[in-house]
Amino acid sequence: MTEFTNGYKELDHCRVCKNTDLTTYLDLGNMPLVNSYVTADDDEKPCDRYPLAINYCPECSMSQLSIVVDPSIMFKNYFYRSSISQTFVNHCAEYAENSARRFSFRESDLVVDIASNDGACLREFKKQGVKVLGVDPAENLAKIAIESGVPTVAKFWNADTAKQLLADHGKAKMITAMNVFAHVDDLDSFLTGVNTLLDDDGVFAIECPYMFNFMTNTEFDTTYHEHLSYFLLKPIKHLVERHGFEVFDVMTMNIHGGSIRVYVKKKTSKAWDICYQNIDKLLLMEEETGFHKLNTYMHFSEAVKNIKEDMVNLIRSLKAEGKKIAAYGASAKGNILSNYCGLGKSDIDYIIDDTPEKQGYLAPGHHIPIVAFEQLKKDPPDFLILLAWNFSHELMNKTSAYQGEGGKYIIPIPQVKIVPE
Ligand code: JHZ
Ligand code: ZN
Repeated sequence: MTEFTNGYKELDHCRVCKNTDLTTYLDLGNMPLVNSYVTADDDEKPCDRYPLAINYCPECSMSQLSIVVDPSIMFKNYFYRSSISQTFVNHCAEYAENSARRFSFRESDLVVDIASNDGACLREFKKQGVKVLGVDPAENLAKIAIESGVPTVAKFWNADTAKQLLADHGKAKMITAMNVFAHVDDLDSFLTGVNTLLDDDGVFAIECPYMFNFMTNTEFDTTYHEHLSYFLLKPIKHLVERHGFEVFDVMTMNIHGGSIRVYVKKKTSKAWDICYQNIDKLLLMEEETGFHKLNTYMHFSEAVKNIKEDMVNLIRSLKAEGKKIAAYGASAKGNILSNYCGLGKSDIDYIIDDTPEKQGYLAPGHHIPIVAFEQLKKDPPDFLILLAWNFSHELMNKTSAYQGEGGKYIIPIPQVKIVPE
C-alpha cells in the first residue's frame, strides 16, 4: 500500500525534531512539478499541480514543505543535468582537489556521491586517483554517467541501499551529498545509510542551498516540491548528532544562489580536528540574524509578493510597448518564478536551455517552448529573462553577441532589474 494519496502526503510534524506545532510562512499556491517537462502532444492537457507552502518549526528552526510528493513521480526520469553549467563543474573540480589534499586520498580509497546525477562531481574526484561510485535513482542519468566512466547504481539512497553497496564495494572514505539533502523526506534512513557505508574515520559532506541566502536574497523561486527542507546549520547539527555523527567544519559558498557545505564525521573518530571557530561563528550569525524567531520569516512573504508585483508590472509594460521577451535557463527555479508570476506564452516567446534532454519540450505549467541556443540568433528578443539567475555571469558571457547588438537582460532575483539599465 502506498503512503501517498493523489501523489502526495501531508507532513504534520517536523522532519528533524518531530514537533507537530508548525507555522506556515510562505504559500505559493498550487504549482506544477518543476522537472516534469511536457511533450508537444500534451500541450492541451493541464499539468498536475500540488500545494507549495513552507512551514517553520519553532523548536529546531527548520523550514520544510507542508507536503511530500511521491519521489518516484519526481526523480525516476530526471532531465536536470548538473554538468551543463561550467560554473558548477569548476566548483566540483575545486571540491575534489581540495578534498584530496585535505583528507589525504589514497588510490584504494572509495568516494561515493549520493544523487550523483550525470556523474559531474565524480568525474572530478576520479581525476584525483580514487575509486568512485555514484548512486542516483534516475535511470537515464545513471546511464549517461556510466558511459562517461563513472560507475553508478540507479537507486534511491537509503539504509537498505547502503547495506547492499557495503556488501558489493566495501566502506567509503568519503561520502558526498550535493544538492540532495534538501530533497529527502526520511533523513533518518538517509543518515543510517551513511553510517553503514562510511569508514570509521571517513568524511561525510553535505552541500545544500543555505537558508541565509534564501531569506536575505528573497530566493523564493528555489521553493519547489523537490526541495522539502530549507536548511540552517543548527538543524543539520541537531540531526547528525542524533545519528552518532559530529560536524567538524562548515563553509558557505557562492553556488546555486548561496550554499552551505557541512563536513561530518563519526563521533568516535579522532581523525579530523573540529573547527569550532567556523561552526560557532555560523551558529551565532544564524541566531543574531533572527532565524530562531518566527517573526523573521513572516516578512519574507511580503518581499516575495513585491518581487511578483515588480516582475508582472515590468513584463506587462514591456509587452504594452510591443517588446519581444524570451528567457534563458529552463531551470526548476525559473519554472516556479514564471508560474507564480502568472507569465505565459503571450509574455515569453521561448526559453533557451542548453540541456539537450529539455529541448523540444514545453516548460511545466504554462507550456512555454524550450529551445536550443541557436534560436537567440534566429529570432532575437528585446529582453532576455535570466531564469537561471544564479548563473547570470555564465549566461551573459555566452550571450555577449546578443548584448553587443543591444539586447537587454531582466534579472528577477534578488530584485527585478534590467541590465544594462
Ligand atoms: P540550475 C537544480 O535547480 C535542480 P535548477 C535541483 N533540484 C537542485 O537542487 C538545484 O539545482 C540546486 C541551464 N543552463 O542549475 C541548465 C544552460 O542552458 O540553476 C539548467 O536547465 N546554459 C537538483 O534547475 C538551468 O539552466 C548554461 O550556460 O533551478 C540551470 O538550472 C547554464 C549555466 C545553465 O538549477
Ligand atoms: Zn523541528
